[in-house]
Amino acid sequence: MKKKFLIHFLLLTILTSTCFSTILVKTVNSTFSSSTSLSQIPTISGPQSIIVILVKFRDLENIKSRDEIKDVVFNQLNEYFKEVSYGNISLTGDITPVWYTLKSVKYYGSGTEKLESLILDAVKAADKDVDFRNYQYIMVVHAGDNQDKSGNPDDITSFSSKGNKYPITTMEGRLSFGVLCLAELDPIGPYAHYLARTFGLPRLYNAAKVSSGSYDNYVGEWDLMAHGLWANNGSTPVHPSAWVKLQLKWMPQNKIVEVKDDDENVFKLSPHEKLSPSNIHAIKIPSTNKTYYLIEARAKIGFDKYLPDEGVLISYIDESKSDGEGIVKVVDAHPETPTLNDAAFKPGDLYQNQAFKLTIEVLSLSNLTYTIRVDRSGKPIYANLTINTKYPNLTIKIDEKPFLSNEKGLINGTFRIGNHTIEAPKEIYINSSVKAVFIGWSDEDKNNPKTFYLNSNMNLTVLYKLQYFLEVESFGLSVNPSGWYDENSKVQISINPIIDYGNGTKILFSHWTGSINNSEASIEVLMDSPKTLTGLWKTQKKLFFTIEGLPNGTSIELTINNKIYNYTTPFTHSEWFDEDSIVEFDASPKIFFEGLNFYEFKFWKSSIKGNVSSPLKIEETDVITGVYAKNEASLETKFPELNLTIPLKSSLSLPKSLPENINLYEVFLYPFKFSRLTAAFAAKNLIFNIYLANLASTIVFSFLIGLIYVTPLTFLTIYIIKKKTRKTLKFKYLGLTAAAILALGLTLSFTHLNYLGLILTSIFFITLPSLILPVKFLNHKR
Ligand SMILES: [Ca+2]
Ligand SMILES: [Ca+2]
Ligand SMILES: [Ca+2]
Repeated sequence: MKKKFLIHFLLLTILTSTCFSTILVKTVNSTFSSSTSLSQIPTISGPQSIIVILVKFRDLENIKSRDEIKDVVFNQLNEYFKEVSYGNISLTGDITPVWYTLKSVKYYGSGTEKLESLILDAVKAADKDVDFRNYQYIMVVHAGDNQDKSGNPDDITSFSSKGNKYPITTMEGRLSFGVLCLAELDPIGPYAHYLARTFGLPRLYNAAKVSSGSYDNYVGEWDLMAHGLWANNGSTPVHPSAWVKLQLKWMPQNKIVEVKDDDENVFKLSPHEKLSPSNIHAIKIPSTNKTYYLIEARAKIGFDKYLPDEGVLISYIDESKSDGEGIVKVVDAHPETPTLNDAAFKPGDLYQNQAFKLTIEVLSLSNLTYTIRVDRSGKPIYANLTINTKYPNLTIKIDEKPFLSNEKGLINGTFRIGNHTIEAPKEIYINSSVKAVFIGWSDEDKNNPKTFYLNSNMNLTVLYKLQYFLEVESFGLSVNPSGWYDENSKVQISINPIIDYGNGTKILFSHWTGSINNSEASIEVLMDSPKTLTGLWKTQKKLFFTIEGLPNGTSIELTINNKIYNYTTPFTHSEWFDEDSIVEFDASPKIFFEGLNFYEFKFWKSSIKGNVSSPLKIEETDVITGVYAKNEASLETKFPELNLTIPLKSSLSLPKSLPENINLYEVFLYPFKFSRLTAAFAAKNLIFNIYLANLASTIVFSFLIGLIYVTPLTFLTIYIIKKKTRKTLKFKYLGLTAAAILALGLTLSFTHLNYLGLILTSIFFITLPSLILPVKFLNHKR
């Protein structure tokens, strides 16, 4: 709807203008016909006096009151122009006391509109009440609507003269005015636009395009002299552009700077809705004397509240163009869309016209002020930047945007000449135990991120050093050195190789395993790769050996794992053993005599396990005690294999009768048992020495055996031999042999108290009667 209004409005304005032109050519001197010439836009300043002539029609009454129209013109419109002119102009004047009645509305509005008649009829109707000499502008406000708004062809289209030199004959004489005509239903947008036309301003929209129904591609909604008059449906028309304000000399000359050829500069540009005390409002970049670029900033402030957008407008000005032909062309920051609503440049945006050697860059925005770089030096704007990261698929941030390195570790790109920031990862984990650590850049800068000025093609290398992870696991470390180390650095690992817990348990360092096999506890590790070290330890337990049950001063030979220790009671032997190892231990002798008493080894006992025996598996620290017992008479414990069951004390007599079913073995043993009894008796009551008692009993026993069992057999045997051979037996040899056996037997018996000695002694005493007696007898008989 709005667009439709616009098209109608614009189209009819063209027609109106043409119409007036014709009239003016006919009625006044020809100098006024070239009113589109820009050089003739006058400076507009001070109070602008307006006579508002209210008219209604024979067939159409006004709706709005005189006071409402007065408010529109002398309050609202006045406020608008005071703002946009920075107080350079104000609107003064009067409004007619009544609505004068003219001919019918159709008379003026139908077909070819009779615009000149309307003005002249209105002036005529008001002439008696108005002294026209007091006014520069005649503003006719008529009842009804503007055809541009209503679309009704019978309505009158609002219009104006170009400039303020339109001559009208009044009762006060022939005077020149700026003339404009509005409908009572018009918002202030058309009032402002048409009044501005009477100031001499040209139409800035593309008249040809708009008349054909297209978007305006010159200025769009950025200017009162284009579609901006309809902002907020015409209730809040936007400001004129900087070019307009400069034409009218509203914008002071010190608010515009010029950038000459080969110049390069940075400016602070403030939006021109309000005059800035310090910043400029326009940058002029001249090309020819009629063409130049003009940069301005706009913000949604005051009457610019309904701008389509905010930002920096870059316009190309061609002052050789005419009204409606593109004197001002706003450069579209987003040419991909046909509308100019998105034409404003924002921070980071760049405009370039290489043919013009022009670069305009909006650097930043702060407190509504834009920092703008204008470069006409023709220097290159881009340069190649190559970053060598040495790692593929690495993300480097350039101006906070991520770039991924290729398989060669390179990032290539074209970047703006100027300052950039670059940030490389501080650490790159190649795997869980190898990482690269940032150390700097090839230009010796160590900042990360770093800022640098790119002024030409540039190569930059990110420098990393490798680090390897050292993992150490062991007891005995006062400080665990596990962590990351530079490649080829050396790490000292010192370890306390013995930890004694003081409770009979200690651990001993054994060796390192993993990346290094070394039995030294403290080592130096070269970090030429990731290393894992595990310290292996073994546990030792302390065992105590002692003896109880023996009188003090007894010599004991303690044998532990084949090592012999000589102690005198009381003593405690202690020794460390590997946990779970086997210890063999023994104490000797097993029996000690002390007079008739003897002390005999009984068993080993553990402080925690009860009775134990060698070999023993070591699990805990322990006290192993060899227990001896003072034993007075239990000789059977000395020779348990003999199965002596007869208690010495209770009965020293032989059984009264032989048991029934007696077997030969028992019969044979009977004398043997007798001898044991004898020995025991002797030991206890006569000899007081178990050894001698034993020896004595053996001699007695053996002699009896020889006499009773063997002598008859040998006697018979020798008798038979003698009968057959008739030779004399050589007693001498027999005697020597027997003496040797006796000597050996006694020696063994004395020195070792063993059975072999007793057996040899026994054999001798068996042989003595059984051989010597028969030989003696038989030889003698002969
Ligand atoms: Ca009409
Ligand atoms: Ca008059
Ligand atoms: Ca666009």
